[in-house]
Amino acid sequence: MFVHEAMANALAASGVDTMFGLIGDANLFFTNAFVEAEGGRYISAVHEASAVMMAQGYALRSGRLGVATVTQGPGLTNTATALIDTVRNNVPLMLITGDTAPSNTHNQQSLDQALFVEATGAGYVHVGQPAEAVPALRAAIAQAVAQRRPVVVNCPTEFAWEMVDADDRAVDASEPVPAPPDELLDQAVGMIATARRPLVVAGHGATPPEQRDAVLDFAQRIGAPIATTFRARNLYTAAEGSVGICGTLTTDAGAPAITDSDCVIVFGSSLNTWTTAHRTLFNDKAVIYVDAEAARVERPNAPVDVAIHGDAAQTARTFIKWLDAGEVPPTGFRQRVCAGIRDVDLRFDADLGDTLTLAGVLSELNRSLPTQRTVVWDGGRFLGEALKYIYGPDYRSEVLATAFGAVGLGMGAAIGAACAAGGEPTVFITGDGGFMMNGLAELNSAVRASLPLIVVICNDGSYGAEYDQYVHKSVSPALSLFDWPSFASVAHAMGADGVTVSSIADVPAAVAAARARVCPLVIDVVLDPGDIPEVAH
Ligand SMILES: Cc1ncc(C[n+]2csc(CCOP(=O)(O)OP(=O)(O)O)c2C)c(N)n1
Repeated sequence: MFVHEAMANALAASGVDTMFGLIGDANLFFTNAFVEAEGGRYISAVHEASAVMMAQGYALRSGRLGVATVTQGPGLTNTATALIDTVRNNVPLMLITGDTAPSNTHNQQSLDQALFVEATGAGYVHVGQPAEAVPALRAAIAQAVAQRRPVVVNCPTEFAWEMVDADDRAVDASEPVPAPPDELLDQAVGMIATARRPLVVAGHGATPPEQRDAVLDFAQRIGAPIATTFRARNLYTAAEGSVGICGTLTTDAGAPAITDSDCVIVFGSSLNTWTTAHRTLFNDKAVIYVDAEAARVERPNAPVDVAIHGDAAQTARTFIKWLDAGEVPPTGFRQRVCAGIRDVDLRFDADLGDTLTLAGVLSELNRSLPTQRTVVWDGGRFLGEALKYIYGPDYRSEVLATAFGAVGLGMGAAIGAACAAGGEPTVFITGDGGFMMNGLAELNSAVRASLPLIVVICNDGSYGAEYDQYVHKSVSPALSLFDWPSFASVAHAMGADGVTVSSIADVPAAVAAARARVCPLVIDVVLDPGDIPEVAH
């Protein structure tokens, strides 16, 4: 086979059936072979950053490896922000690219690609000669899955038409986390045994079924309520002892369990600023931190008393075994704080009311859309309301595209998630600024792929986050204000459907359009920049 054929063949043989990308010299033949010879599904993005975000959204929604391909030089550098976001979001993703020939220094697109990739924090696998292309691809898959991060495969463009042997063996991506040392486990079990009001916090690292169940067994064993991070929202039900989200999105019903606890055992969370309410929430408590990512355990984002590098399931089971051996009885904290809490008490909901508010419109959409939907968020001030009032049925159906604090990455993630969601509607919540940055262009990709996408633009005609800062300092907000075109009209012009909501009277038509949608739909919710509650920083 030619190298480009062998790579496409190995990709398909490893179970990849969907790839996102944008073609150029380095990947056009490989991409064609993936579609023509391997029957793969290829979604072309309008910008390379979106191709990577599509693969990220696909990976998060499906629980599988995300795969994207871009061309050399500028194709690769266009992915910078999305690659960093994928690193920060711990998403297994492979990005296949090429490189100009080392001898061809006159090629405008030449670049030290290894240096560029290193700066993003992604892994990098270079193909030194044609025969290494398929082994490199297989190694990159294993590395991306085991390390839960993006890995870039760089196969020099000049190798594409060299002949090599095919290799379609399956890839073994298992890389078990080593068992933690006994002294640390002993220290942790000592703290758990003396805790009177223990709380378990489960994050994204506790979401695979084995980890989820072991953490639940552990919480039950010690009589602890379970809170989750935002990324693990809805992992447990109220009947299983869930008290909802820990941090800035905690509801009134869930708050006592968190504030009254004296010992917090955290599994698989980055302990970010929202989970810890700006590093304040656990200050008066003993904190035991268990995470499979060595770098996070070495430098936790918030103060912890014991940090254990370990797998959530394995560590939770060891805790149970040692507590059983010591005949430590469960506490009664869980029964006390969870009595009477229902799932509905752990969620936010707002009435539509008489005047148009973001909370009211999003709640109305939330109540009206089918339960089986995927929800994706871009970044911006609107997030404070949008994360509360619209949600998916479980942690896998929610994708937050802001791990690097960028705006404008969400539309790619929404398209990728929609590709993985098997025909369910995908609701993408964005600000007007973020939509103009990338969303508008990629609306074309959504139309081309006929995706069941509902884009809700929280349109305050401003960069709202900056608007707030100007107003707080009594500076004119003029530079943050924009007179955008009518998004509904633009949507129509691009082959999508579009409705404008500028008063309460417009809401029923928007909800009806969302329910009846036959092509991508844009709902432009027009609000005053002074009327949006601030996002919690
Ligand atoms: C790539 C990038 N550029 C700029 C910023 C700075 N920034 C943060 S929020 C924001 C406003 C985004 O406006 P919009 O999408 O309308 O959301 P809003 O804040 O109005 O709700 C900007 C420009 C950023 N976070 N990321």
